[in-house]
Amino acid sequence: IALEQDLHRAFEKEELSLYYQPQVDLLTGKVVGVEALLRWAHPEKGMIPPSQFVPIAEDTGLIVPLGEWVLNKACREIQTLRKQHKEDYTVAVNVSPRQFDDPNFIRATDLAMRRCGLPPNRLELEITEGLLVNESESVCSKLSVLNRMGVALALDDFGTGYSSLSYVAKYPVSVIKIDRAFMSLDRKENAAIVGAITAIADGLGLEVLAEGVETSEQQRFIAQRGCRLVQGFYYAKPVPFSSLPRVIEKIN
Ligand code: G
Ligand code: G
Ligand code: MN
Ligand code: NA
Repeated sequence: IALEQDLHRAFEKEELSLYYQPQVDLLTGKVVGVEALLRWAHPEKGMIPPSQFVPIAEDTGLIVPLGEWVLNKACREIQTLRKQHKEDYTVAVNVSPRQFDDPNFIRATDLAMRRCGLPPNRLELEITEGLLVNESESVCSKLSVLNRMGVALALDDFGTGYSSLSYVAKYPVSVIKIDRAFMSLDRKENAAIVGAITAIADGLGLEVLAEGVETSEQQRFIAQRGCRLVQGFYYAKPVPFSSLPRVIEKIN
């Protein structure tokens, strides 16, 4: 199909870029990290969101070279910013299942960090529960290798899938990202759910990050339930790397 061919070309023609969204520590009010988010500036169709082309890249296998490109770029750009600001920022990178399954994934991740000197514990790989449900031997051993390398693992979109907390306890996950679906305050059950997730995470010694915080009411809501890390339009939208210093300065 057309979009698939376009995607190959986009990759070669540098139409792809990374945007970054700050992650804020509510205790200090400061930016502690960023999430890297792929963007495709299509010459005719405009900005195409990753929800439309990441699935295609997964189906075609293009996600493997694309994912390596993302890892390299995200590590390099954030390492540049870490040096400029003399701040210990982390960078969170989304990893899709097919990319994780690739036999070269660990080596590619290691190389991306080494090339620019990013400390492994400042890279956070965002995976989803889908990767964990099958309890595959190879996934399990890869997660342990990454953990021994010092790379952090975040469980993305938490609460939308299986949400089995047994996975969280079983695998070396260090951050749970509560899905933005739970930020709607008109749904009473969300208070209970967010409260329960943070309580269990506390008990397991995990960090919790609330996604999709858009208002001060939502900030208060999640802070009251013991969630310390936040990300959302209330603080900043994802922005190009060149705008990141200004956006961080505005938050801090
Ligand atoms: O930025 P936006 O809300 O459009 O992102 C939509 C989805 O695309 C998110 O679920 C996010 O995890 C995914 N995504 C964004 N960037 C990447 C990336 O670099 N790799 C992968 N595999 N998924 C990404
Ligand atoms: O699935 P994942 O968590 O990787 O998706 C992140 C996506 O969520 C990004 O594409 C980003 O644009 C979007 N996002 C980030 N903050 C907010 C927010 O406050 N509200 C909404 N609606 N989307 C957000
Ligand atoms: Mn994510
Ligand atoms: Na998410």
